[in-house]
Formats: sequence, structure tokens, C-alpha cells
Amino acid sequence: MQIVTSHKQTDFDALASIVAATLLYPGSVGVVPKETSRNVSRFLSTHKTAFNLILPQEVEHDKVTRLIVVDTASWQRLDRMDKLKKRTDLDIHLWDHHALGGDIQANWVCQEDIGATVTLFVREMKKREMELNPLISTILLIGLYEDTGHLTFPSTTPEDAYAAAFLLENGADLHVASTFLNPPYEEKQKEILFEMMKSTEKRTISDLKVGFNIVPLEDKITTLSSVVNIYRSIINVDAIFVIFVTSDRATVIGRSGVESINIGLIMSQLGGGGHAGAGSATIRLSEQSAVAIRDSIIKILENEQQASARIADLMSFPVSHVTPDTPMREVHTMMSRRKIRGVLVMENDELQGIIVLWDFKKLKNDKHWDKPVKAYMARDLISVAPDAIPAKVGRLMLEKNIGHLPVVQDNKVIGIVTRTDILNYFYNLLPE
Ligand SMILES: [Mn+2]
Repeated sequence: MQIVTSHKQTDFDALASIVAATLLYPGSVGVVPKETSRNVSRFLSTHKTAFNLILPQEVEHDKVTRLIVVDTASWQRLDRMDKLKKRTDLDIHLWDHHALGGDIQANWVCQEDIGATVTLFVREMKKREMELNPLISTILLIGLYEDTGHLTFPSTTPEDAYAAAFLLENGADLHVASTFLNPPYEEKQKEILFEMMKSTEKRTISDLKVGFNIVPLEDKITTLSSVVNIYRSIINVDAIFVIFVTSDRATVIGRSGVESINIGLIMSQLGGGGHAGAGSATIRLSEQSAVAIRDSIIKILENEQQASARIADLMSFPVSHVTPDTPMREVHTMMSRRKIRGVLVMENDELQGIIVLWDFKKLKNDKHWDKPVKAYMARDLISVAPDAIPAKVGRLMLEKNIGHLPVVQDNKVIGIVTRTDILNYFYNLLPE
């Protein structure tokens, strides 16, 4: 007997991978853990008879000759498979989309970093020129979309997108998929969200806006992470840490939208885990109170002088500048010759203003072109320090609608940073 199984709290990528494996291993049967995510339970309640699936208690462990594990690589995440762990004669195959981790020693492995485990199965199905029916295509697409955030998570690869195209070609139904991908918020989730909205503690740590919230919970609610996701986008911070407190333990859920706050690294210091954008940790309250957990996170954030770039690394210098009495015509000539869109106006090393290409639109006739730059320059300048981080400068540009920021240190202009510099940085176009 061959069985296929996956992790507890089975999500769609895991369920879809179980189904896909039963197709690739003829004669195998899928074993779905008892505890599945809400969404998967909802799906199975109407679809389970369509697939060859059984529950862990139905497995006759002695008769199993091959175990196929999908979407995880660790024994403790499997449901009731301990008997198989001790077997030495068992043929184990492993399919997982995380290249590292796990204690399952398999005889055959397909394990690599990719958006979803489903993509690995689609690769094999394409190779074997299999044709899928719309039902199979749909469940695989749901798994793929769920684990890649509809192909938007940074872990998504081009192959995940090709796999999605293959499933759509094979009739995956997007109406069905979106019902399961966007479940409505439940009353309890809404209550918690409204409760969180009332009391967010916002702090600025190394130029970044970080939100904290401590939320007491009466009973266990399984899908808190989706509440935290929507909460972060509503309160508009760079990162958020919500500490959910039950009678004896606290669960921290973190989300970050910036590179310099790596949630996975912070959570691992609290005994949990995750990746750069999302993660969680559970801590016994007898070890640390909720407030102490928050303070530890703040300390980690403050200490983490991470290797993220500073404005001094991206700014342009030396800075082109003109004196306040320079005629507009001359300023314009200089800007086009140097191919720059903005220039600082300085007198005796002191910053007086800034003039940008846009300001030349104010010039209506020849006389205007002869006027000095001080008549048209902007005088209330916003500057930044050389150790500011790119995210902060990006935010300032957005909020104030400006494209040029002088970089000032000890009252001296040492450089200028433009939208182009910031874009180059975010798209990794920095010269090596
Ligand atoms: Mn997965």
C-alpha cells in the first residue's frame, strides 16, 4: 500500500499536493490529517468524495510499503505517522517547496525553493503530458494561489506563474477558486479587528513605523493571521506585531512590508519562525509576560543595525548648485547640459533653495527667463540626514510630493537624493 500525506492544519497547497500525488503514484491513497485549515474543511465538506482520500485512523500502518510526504519535511507535523517513523524498510518520497529543514530521511526527494509545492507536481505532470480535468486543475490552482498570494509573494518564481497558466489551460475554474481563496470574514474575526483598531501603539524605530498591539483572547480562533494582514494595511505601518494572549500563553504574529525588518529572524529569536514578511512565535506566559514580549521585540529591532542601505550610499555628490542671482536661462542651460532635473541654490555654502525642471513652466516670456533663480526657487526645503534609510526618504517624497532632497550633515549639504536614486535602489539597479 502506498499512502500520501501532509502536514496538520492542512492548507490548500498541502491538500492539492496530496491529490496531485495520488495521480502521479497510481494505486496510492491520500491521507488527510484530521485538523485542516478552515478553508480546506469547507472545501472537503462538499468535495471529498471526488478524490481518493482517507483519514489517519484508517491507515493500516503495517501494510504501508511507500510513504509519500508532501508540503512538509518533518515527522512531527504529520498526523499519526509515528509507527512509520521507526520502520527501516519503508520507501519514502518527499515533495516540498522549502529547500531546507525537516527530519524526514527520504529515499527520493524533490525539494526546492519555489512558490508552492503544487508547482513541483505540475512540472512532473507536464513532463508526462498528463491532461487534467477541471476539478483537479481547480484544486491545484487554489493551492498554488494560496501559497503564492495569487502570485504576489516574493517567493513566487516564473515557474509558479507558468504552472498557473497550465492549470487555467486545463480548465481551472476561477469562480470556484475565488470562493475558497477569499472567504468572508467571520463575526469573531471582525470583533477582534475592531478591538485592535481601538488601541494600536505606534513607535518609530530606526526611522520605521512599527505598530504593536496586545489582544486578550477568550477562546482559540484559528485564523488570526488573516485578521493581522488586513489590520496592517489599515493602520499603515512598516511592520506590525500583534500579541494574542490566552490564559497561559501568548502568540505573536508579525508582518512586515520592508526589507530592513525581517520577521522570520525576529521570531526565531523568540523561539518561533517564519520568513522575511511574515512569521509567528508562541511563548508561555510563565516565561515572559505580554508586555515583556513587546519590549523584547523593540530591543531586537533597536539592536538590529541591519546591513540595510543608507541614503549616503545612494545620494549623488558633489552637488550641482547655482547662486541665487543666476538668471533662469543660465540655470536651465546648465541643467540640460548635465541632464539633471533639479539644482540647489546656495550662497556661501549655505542652502537657500531648490529649483526643479517643473518650475520653468512658470516662465511665460523672455523677460522671465532673465530673472534670477531666487524669484522662482522653492525656499522651504526638506532635507535628510545621510544615515536615513531609503524607505523613509521614499515616504517623504510621497507625502510632500517632492523629487529632490538635499542630504545635510552638520548644517552642510553633502549630497542630493532623487526619485531615480530611490527607484534604482528598490529595483536593485544600483551600480555594483
Ligand atoms: Mn506549501
